[in-house]
Amino acid sequence: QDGASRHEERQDPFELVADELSILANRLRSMVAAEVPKLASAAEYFFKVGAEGKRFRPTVLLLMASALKFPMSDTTEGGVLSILADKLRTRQQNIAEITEMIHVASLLHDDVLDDADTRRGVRSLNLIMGNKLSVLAGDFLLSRACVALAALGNTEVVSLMATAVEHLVTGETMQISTSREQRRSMEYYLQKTYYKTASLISNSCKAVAILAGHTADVSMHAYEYGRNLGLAFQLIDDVLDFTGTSASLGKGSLSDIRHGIITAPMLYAMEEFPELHDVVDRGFENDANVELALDYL
Ligand code: GRG
Repeated sequence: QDGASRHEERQDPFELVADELSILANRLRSMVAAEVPKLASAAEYFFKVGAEGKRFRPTVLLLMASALKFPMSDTTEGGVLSILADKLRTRQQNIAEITEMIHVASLLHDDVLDDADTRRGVRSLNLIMGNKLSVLAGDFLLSRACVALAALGNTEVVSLMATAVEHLVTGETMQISTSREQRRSMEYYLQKTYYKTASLISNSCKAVAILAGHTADVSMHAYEYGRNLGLAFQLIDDVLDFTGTSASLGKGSLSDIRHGIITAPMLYAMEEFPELHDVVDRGFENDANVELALDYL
């Protein structure tokens, strides 16, 4: 196939890594197996078929791994270089697994903080097993992610992924505890969005590049790619919160506005319609006020 026709086909990115995604699904289930039965069922909840979510992060990372495969790995099968390339590829797949474990840990804690009832189209774990077990299951997944990370034996990669976890916590804190002025600034929104969503994607993309033995220059590009993709992903997520349905979102729509979270669509509308500030000031406990705000979007 020449480049042009390959372009026209626009293959589904999830399809391109479908085989690797099913290996990842099996590996994740075994990586989160716990000793105590209650913890075991809590920890595996979001790795079960039907509750596994979109697998956006693993897909991006597996595609990144394929784009950044070890130079010279296309050599004869069974040769030293191809054995080495397979080994490096497995390590990159490990980053996809670790990233998904960290992501799910953050979802478990997030649902406790938000008192959410649904997640990934199923009942939230906090609804089924309670807040305490949800928090513990999140802690457990983080510890298992640390063990898998340590096994890779690369201190720079450990540091990148630990920074991403710190950023998840920072972003969430920025979302729940800041001044009214800060919450209404686009600059603040973008910073928070980097921490809350883009950092995990960008740092894991960089980790994939490092594990393939690429130069600092290439790993920086991988980081930038992940950062921009992560920001775009969250912007779309924010719009979908206003336009999507519970069925398409896997959770209730309008959840941001009902939690008083001011996202990009609202910030742009407030810029264009100054009177919307008064509506936002009144808060969104009242359904009529939510409707009023929606008229501006
Ligand atoms: C324990 C690591 C850890 C963090 C605690 C609660 C918290 C601090 C952070 C929450 C961060 C958070 C939930 C950010 C939102 C990120 C986001 C866009 C989630 C939705 O991602 P999707 O749409 O979800 O990829 P699926 O379900 O498809 O995987």
